[in-house]
Amino acid sequence: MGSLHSKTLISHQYKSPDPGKLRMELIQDHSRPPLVYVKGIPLIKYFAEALEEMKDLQVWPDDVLISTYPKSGTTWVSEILDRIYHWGDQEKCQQAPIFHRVPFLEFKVPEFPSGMEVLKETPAPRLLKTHLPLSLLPQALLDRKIKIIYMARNAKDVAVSYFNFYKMAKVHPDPGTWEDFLETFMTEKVSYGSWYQHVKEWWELRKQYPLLYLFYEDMKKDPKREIQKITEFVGQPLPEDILDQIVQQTSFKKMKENPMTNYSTIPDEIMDHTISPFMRKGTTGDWKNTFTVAQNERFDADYEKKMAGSDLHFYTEL
Ligand code: PPS
Repeated sequence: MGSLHSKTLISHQYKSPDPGKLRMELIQDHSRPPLVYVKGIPLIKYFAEALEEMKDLQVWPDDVLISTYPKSGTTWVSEILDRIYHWGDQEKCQQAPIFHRVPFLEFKVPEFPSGMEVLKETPAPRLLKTHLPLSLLPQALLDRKIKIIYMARNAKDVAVSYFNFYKMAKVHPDPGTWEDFLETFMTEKVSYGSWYQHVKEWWELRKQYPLLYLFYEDMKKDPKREIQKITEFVGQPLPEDILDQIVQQTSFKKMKENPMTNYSTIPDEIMDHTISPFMRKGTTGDWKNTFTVAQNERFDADYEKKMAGSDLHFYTEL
């Protein structure tokens, strides 16, 4: 267990939590509280509580919302956008961890600034992060018709990444074995509920809202092309050399080494990177190392039913 004193989650504008009190609160996290259902969607207990706070969300016209199902490349696209906003300026993007540069709206863990508190300190133009399905999203975000960037990732790699994340991030319930977790994922009982519903409903939303729908697999294949799409969408075209720089700075290797993107500033009591690092593999097709042949066949059959009628297609290998 690492020392709470040796780590700080907080950027300069936030007071460090009282270590004694923090430790007491975090010990409670070790109980891995069960998920709480809100409008039929299972959520991390503290995040469910944060939804009340989010009702006061004031949306500004130049806000950009980054929306994803968990483990789909949220941190990657957040870092890319922050770098675009700062023209690749290394110093400015190193000032605070990604979760303070891009407030995570429904984030709440005892003794840490909530996403809404971080948001209050965030100057315009703001980048906002959420994993919420549409049924739980504050209506104000849609009413203001702000720009939305959605990133989706194939279900099999998401499931494997999520399983490893459940193990290391102790605000989740115990995932059990991989076999157990896969069942929980397929029956849509993981935190944030159904992957299938999430990717489909945001895909449909792009027909009515200014929404750029991106795929993790495309970003892996040709990051420069995808980053250029983002610059055009947010109206911040960049010169070639800055674009190249951002591609380099946001590579998996660079982000894994960077304490401002790799979540290593979070105390081990909340995220234990010795169990599984947040920046784990960063590849497409890693699911093959975890799924058995039988699990894969069962998953495919179920997937076909759940995604029937949708024109949304994913690559599961590159
Ligand atoms: S979270 O907790 O839901 O916000 O996680 P999220 O950031 O959405 O997803 C984490 C996975 O994204 C991988 N990742 C990257 N892949 C490629 N390139 C870059 N730069 C990158 N940054 C993060 C991260 O490693 C997690 O995937 P897995 O498969 O677990 O490695």
